Amino acid sequence: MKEVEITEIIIREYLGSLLRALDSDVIIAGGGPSSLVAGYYLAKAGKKVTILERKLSLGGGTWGGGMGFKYVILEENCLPILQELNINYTKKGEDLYAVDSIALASGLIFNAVKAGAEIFNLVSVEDLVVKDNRVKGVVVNASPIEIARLHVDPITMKANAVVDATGHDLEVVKVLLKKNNLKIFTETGDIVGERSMDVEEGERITLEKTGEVFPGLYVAGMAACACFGGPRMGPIFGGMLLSGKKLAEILVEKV
Ligand code: 48F
Repeated sequence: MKEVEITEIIIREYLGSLLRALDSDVIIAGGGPSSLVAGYYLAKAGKKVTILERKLSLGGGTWGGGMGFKYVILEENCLPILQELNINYTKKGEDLYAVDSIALASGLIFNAVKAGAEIFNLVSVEDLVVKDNRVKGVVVNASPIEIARLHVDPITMKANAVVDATGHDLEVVKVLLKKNNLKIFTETGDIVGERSMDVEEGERITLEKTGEVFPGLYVAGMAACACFGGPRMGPIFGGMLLSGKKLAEILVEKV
């Protein structure tokens, strides 16, 4: 029966993808812009990279531009990334370029998938595997189970490096600190927390702090900014793209 044949293909394909993802070079929690850029460059370098996104759609905060006006702004230092990914932009001011946020989100997703990143939507990272003072993997559940607060145990996936790219909420680092008595690589040993808006400083700190925050655990994008006490930067996305690229450069060497 054709209906069952269709169902069987879906189940077999999905299980194949899931089984392959159980042992990755890099697992990235969150599928926003920093994650997708990192996923693209890691996959392009031949690394086995898995992106786990809670929502149905990838792209995180890209789609809505500023206050729902669908444009985001980038600076000149991002143009090589946009050119490589074939995403259009228009010069609008001194070192300010406008990009249609729908073109940016879809372009980042398309390029990450095409390069070979394995992306799962509707999967939430709810905890970590921590052994010998090192993060060794993630604990995941289906988002509908998480959202319905059903009492269903999660499953696990292992990776040489896990990345918190969950944005402002910094969910993975938070759970690491909540469940384990340990310190991370910030000045305080704890999450410093995001500050009020300052575009230049926010982008600078995001890029500078992208990297390892605990053995085996890395931060990128707004998660890096919030972890180390940087200010938010709103609908300017250069810091996100450059953070993703920097993370990939670090991890290509390490994993
Ligand atoms: O927030 P988000 O877009 O991450 P980002 O790469 O980019 C930030 C910008 O969008 C914007 C900004 C730029 O100046 O300030 O906010 O840092 O995307 C984070 C993604 O992570 C998903 C969430 O649904 C979103 O798509 N996410 C959050 N927590 C989890 C998660 C989780 N526990 N498991 C899986 N996905």
